[in-house]
Amino acid sequence: MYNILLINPSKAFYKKDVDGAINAKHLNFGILSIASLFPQSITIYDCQWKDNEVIKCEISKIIKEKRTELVGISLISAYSEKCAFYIAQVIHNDFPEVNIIYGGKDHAPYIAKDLLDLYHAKAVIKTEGELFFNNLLKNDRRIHDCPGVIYKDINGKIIETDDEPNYIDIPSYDHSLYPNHLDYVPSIEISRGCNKECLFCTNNKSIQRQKKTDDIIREIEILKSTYGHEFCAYFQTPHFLLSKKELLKIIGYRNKKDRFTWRTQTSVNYLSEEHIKLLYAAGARAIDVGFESASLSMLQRMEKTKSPTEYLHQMKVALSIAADVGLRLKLNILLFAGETPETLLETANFLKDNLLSFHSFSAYPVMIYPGPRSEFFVSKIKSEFGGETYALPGSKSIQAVNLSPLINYEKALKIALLLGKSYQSSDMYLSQRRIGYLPHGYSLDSKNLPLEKLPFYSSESERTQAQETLQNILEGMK
Ligand code: B12
Ligand code: SF4
Repeated sequence: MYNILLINPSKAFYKKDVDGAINAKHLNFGILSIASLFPQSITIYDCQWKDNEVIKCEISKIIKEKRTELVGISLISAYSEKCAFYIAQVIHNDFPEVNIIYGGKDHAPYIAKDLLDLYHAKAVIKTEGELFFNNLLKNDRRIHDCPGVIYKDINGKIIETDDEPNYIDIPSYDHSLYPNHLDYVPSIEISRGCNKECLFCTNNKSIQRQKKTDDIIREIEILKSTYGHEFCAYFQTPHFLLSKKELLKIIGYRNKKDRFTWRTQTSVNYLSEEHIKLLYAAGARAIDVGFESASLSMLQRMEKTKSPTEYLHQMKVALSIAADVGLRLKLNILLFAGETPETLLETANFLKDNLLSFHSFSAYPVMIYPGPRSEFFVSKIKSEFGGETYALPGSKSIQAVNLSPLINYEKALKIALLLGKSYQSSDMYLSQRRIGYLPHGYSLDSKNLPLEKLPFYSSESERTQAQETLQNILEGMK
């Protein structure tokens, strides 16, 4: 039997300052999914909020006690590279006989050469981990013979094995395999992949596949036995699309049994009046919405929708109905390449008029991550949208975007923060964070948070000041 340790490295820096300030831990559900299929062979270790010395001691202890032969580092984003590379160095120095592999389909394959050349990788896994470990553990294949693997041969040549055309059914998670699992918001994975192709998104190569509703209900039952009856889960998916029939099934189950609630993320088009009411009845209390912008031209550029006017109308109606029903919508706003004072004002005015003192949003400037279409995206930014890109100091694989000659990345960050401080109160913002984002029992006191970094106003004077500053910045660019 193979003894494997899967590690979730911590983030070294944050896309949004507020995440660093709030300090919440997130489950790496990719490795939980893999471990749930092979619990006998796999142990999970999570590095979040631990310092390097503790990480080093704890990992060494596990490797010795469990006689670990293979360590898999989960590199799902560029933000956790620093910690991942530290771990790889420690293992390489102290346990040279232990093989190190990296997985994380959205990031690791794109930096495979560096991982193999510089960070002690025996292989980088491009595919979903369940498939890889199935080949390794059940089909008895050697690492370099598995499909979807990148490695260096004895001559130092980089070899990429073909992908496997198979897909696994999305597994049910056994949360008890995750260390300190009660410290996290529990997850049920509803679907993987997304059929849309927004220009800025890295998730545009995998077709959506969905879990059966009966399996979702079974997992809710299991979560009740672990997390009690008060839990709020995150229904993980890049794009929630359960049909009316499927929602009705969950509602039927929910009426008969005791209450549970959940959060998920979806797109504007899904939020019809019927869906909103069904979502609420099925237990949804907060939904992250990939709204992105209220500017018709920006929406078209993002390839977010083919009918932007209808799209804005649908968002407006959805916000109003959801507020009546009691379902909180959190809009994701993306400041995009080519923004002007006018396009920013369109978004600002939409937020001012439609949040109804109930909903909230999170705004940030577009960034470029490596992905199947990222080169195409960068070329469009430079040649068509009038923007520029440059590598951030934290990782050479993340690029910041100067949105236009007048709005560089730093200014865009400031505008994003000012939008928050102008149009949402601490209550609007923090109330949605408490639903399915922060673990049960996590106490969040805005008084102890660094006010200047937070995307909301805490007093009328702060709001007025932010609105004036935002107006001055936008006026100054005309
Ligand atoms: C859900 C999600 C989250 C969730 C959960 C993440 C998770 N997987 O646990 C949360 C909210 C926590 C999150 C956080 C962040 N995310 Co996120 N997230 C997503 C999203 C929407 C879906 C990811 C997904 O499909 N997960 C499904 C699971 C099953 O897949 P998975 O985690 O990749 O794991 C599978 C494989 O990768 C592989 N695998 C994973 N680890 C390992 C290890 C080994 C050894 C092996 C063999 C295989 C393997 O097997 C797993 C099971 O099949 C994607 C966008 C997208 N792709 O749709 C962005 C995305 C991954 N996130 C992104 C970012 C930037 C972030 C944050 C920095 C955001 C922030 N606000 O700080 C953090 C960073 C987290 C971190 N630790 O690095 C970027 C990453 C870009 C990049 N290359 O750096 C993406 C691609 C979105 C984007 N902007 O385009 N995210
Ligand atoms: S932004 Fe959302 S809807 Fe668009 S491709 Fe990505 S996951 Fe799908």
